[in-house]
Parts: sequence; structure tokens; C-alpha cells
Amino acid sequence: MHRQIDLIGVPVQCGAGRRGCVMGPDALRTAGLDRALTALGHDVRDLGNLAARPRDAIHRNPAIHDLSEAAGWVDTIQRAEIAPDRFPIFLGGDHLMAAGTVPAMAARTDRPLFVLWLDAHSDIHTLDSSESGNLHGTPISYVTGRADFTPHFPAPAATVDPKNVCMIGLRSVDGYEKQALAEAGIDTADMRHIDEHGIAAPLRAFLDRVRDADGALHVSFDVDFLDPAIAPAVGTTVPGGATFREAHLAMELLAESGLVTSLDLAELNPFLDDRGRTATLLVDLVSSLFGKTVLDRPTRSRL
Ligand code: HAR
Ligand code: MN
Ligand code: MN
Ligand code: MN
Repeated sequence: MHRQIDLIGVPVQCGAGRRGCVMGPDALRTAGLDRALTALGHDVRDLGNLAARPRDAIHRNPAIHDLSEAAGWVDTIQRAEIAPDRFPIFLGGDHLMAAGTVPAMAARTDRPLFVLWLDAHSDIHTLDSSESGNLHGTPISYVTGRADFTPHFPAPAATVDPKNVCMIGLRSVDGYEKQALAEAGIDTADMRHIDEHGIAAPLRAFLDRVRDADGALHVSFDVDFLDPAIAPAVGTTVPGGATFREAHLAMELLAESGLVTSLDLAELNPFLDDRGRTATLLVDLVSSLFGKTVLDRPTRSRL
């Protein structure tokens, strides 16, 4: 499928506990994301980076840091002009970016928005429950509307039904988050599930749901979804992540589905990379998501 793609840099780093994600968009550019997509026959524009102005915000939880800057980013991303007919790839930036991109994508479409959250973490803390104070651990609560983040953050431009969120790759979920996931009715496949059933089973089941609902699908890809042995450039590595093969299979199934309408590449911290190998791997995975294959095969649309 030929796509019209916009690359949009979102160099937010204040949501993470360590600095470096500010360089993420440029590392993805340096690794050749635009060239790889162009070589696959897509039409690619690089729209450069967004820039945020802080909006005044303070919160009673003393752990929360950089709230004003974070609120500025969430506001800026949701106000960004995003072409309705093109496929945006948001180049992060830490995962706080999703508090901007997901509401923006939900507001952009008339169809129900579904979110595939590929991550070691569930990022479902609230401003009150966060113990680390790292706001990249909170976007799911904000975008589903399960917690009110106003007046600190702007009200989300649109929210996502938590039942339309599927998380794959989980392996670092604390007690608060475990309960929140269950209460919200979020679809989850943790690493044990993947070990037992493979990555294709939960992903295909979710894609069937998206198709049946005629939904739009936003994929939010956190680099720590991947095993740290293949993707060291992330501040919050957790052992036991998705392998090279599992990640490629997931991208190929997503490509085959034809359902994906937008993508986040989150948490790449080039300061921690090993000669650009994580950024290069991401470009390769995105290529698979945009149609790169080994051999052609008859499309299998349903299980
Ligand atoms: N639950 C932890 C916290 O609140 C982990 C934060 C999330 N880290 C990420 N996001 N990299 O996926 O701090
Ligand atoms: Mn995350
Ligand atoms: Mn994570
Ligand atoms: Mn099915």
C-alpha cells in the first residue's frame, strides 16, 4: 500500500527520569528513516520538530517534576496541524508524547480510535499515584480520561475508550497499575502471555477487533518493548523483552492488516545507544510496518 507519510519530531524529554530523548528525532533521521520509507515507494515529508512553550502548572504530589514543560508539550502536540489524509509518524521524545499524539489522533478521525501500546510498562499512573514523578508513566490515564489531569494539562482534545487499548510486551507493572489496568478493562498481553502463545495470537485478536469496529489504529511503540540486548538506547530497560523476530513479526502483521493510521516512536535515548544500533533497528522495524517483506505471501486477514 502506497502511503503519504509525515515525519513529525516531538523532542520531549522532561517526562523521563534521565535526559537524552531530546535527540531521538534526529537520531531516527540520521539512521535514515525517510530514505528507508521512500525506498519502499512511499511519499515522505519531514515536517521538522515541534517546539513547546511551558504552561504554568504545579501539583500537590511533590514527586512530580517538570510539570509546566510537560503540560506545554501536551498542549503543543494537540494543537499541531496534522494533515487529515496523511500518515503521521511522531518521532519521540519520551513516552509523554502520547499524551499529545493519542488525543490528536482520536480528534482527527470520525472512526473509533484504537491504540496498540507496545511497551514494557503500562504508563497508567496519575499525577497523584506516580511515585517516580516521571510523567512518561502517566499518558494512558490521561488519554483514556480515567483520571482528570486538568487544570494542570489541557483537557484532552478527544479521549480513547480504554477497551480499545491493547498493551503487548508488559513486564514492569506495579501494584497500582495492575489494579488500574483491570478496572479500566484494558486488553493486555504480558511477556508470559507471549511466551505461552506467541506474539501473533494476541495481536491478531486485537486487529480483528479493530477491523470489526471499522476503527483507526494508532501504534505507540516504546523502545523498551524490545529486549535491551538488541535495543540498549532507552533509559528504562527491562530484561526479557520482545526479540528481534517477535518485533518484526508484529510489524509485519500490522503492515498486512492495513489498519494502522499513525505511529509513535517513543523513548529512544541516543545518548545511551551503541553506535546507533537501536536507531537503526527502529528504522528496520518501521520498514517492516510499511511493507518490507522477505517473500510475498497470500494475505491472511483472519484467524
Ligand atoms: N511505573 C514506573 C513509573 O511510574 C515506570 C515508568 C514508565 N517508564 C517508561 N515508560 N519507560 O514506559 O515511574
Ligand atoms: Mn512507555
Ligand atoms: Mn516503557
Ligand atoms: Mn479472530
